[in-house]
Amino acid sequence: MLELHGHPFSSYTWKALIPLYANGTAFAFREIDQSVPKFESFTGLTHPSGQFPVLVDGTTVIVEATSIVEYLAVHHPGPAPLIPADPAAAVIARMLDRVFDNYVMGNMQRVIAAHFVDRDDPAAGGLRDEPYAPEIAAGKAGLRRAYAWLERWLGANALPPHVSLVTCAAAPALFYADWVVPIPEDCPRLAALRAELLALPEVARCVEDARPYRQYFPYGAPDRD
Ligand SMILES: N[C@@H](CCC(=O)N[C@@H](CS)C(=O)NCC(=O)O)C(=O)O
Repeated sequence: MLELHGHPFSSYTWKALIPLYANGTAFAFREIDQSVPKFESFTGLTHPSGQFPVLVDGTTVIVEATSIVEYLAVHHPGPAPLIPADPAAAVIARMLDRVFDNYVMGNMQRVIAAHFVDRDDPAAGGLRDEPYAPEIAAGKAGLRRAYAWLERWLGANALPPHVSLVTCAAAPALFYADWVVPIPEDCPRLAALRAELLALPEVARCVEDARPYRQYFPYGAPDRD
């Protein structure tokens, strides 16, 4: 039986859950115990930075959400076209995966991290009295740049059909990034994409399962999806 170690509120855990749900793959969800310092926890032993998600398939351990999606496509395929069969289309899907991870998720996480004392030191865990303003400004500026780039891209290109690697990367990234910097009115295609993604059953399930944890969003979760 496959095991996915993660947390229902974690954006990168969603990225691994979406393909599992999309293909109806049987798996056991192992929720990370966040009271345990990360390098003493299960993922601390199996992930190079103690992060999650981590997929365990028998004796095989797969880290990095993108690699989990790729692994599932190869070893546990189903109806969802996770990686486009056409190699040229697969290159574009992987490029978009990097864009969503590095510039949407990355800048969103940068803003969130600016609220913590030291995310890598469990002893120092907790929120800063004053969030670190330069990091917040830099993360938000990066998000605005990424939104503008994606809006242009969507105006000239079509995404691979859902549920693909791009779906898995884009859904959690846009869901949480929009809480940090709302997608502006001059990015209507990107706003429409976020709505389209949230309407997918696999994504809606992640949103519902994460709902009880919204109080922990350090930036202050808005009263909306
Ligand atoms: N590059 C990693 C990023 C994973 C990641 O950022 N995970 C977050 C949760 S969304 C995490 O483990 N946070 C806890 C920590 O960094 O201590 C991936 O793609 O899987």
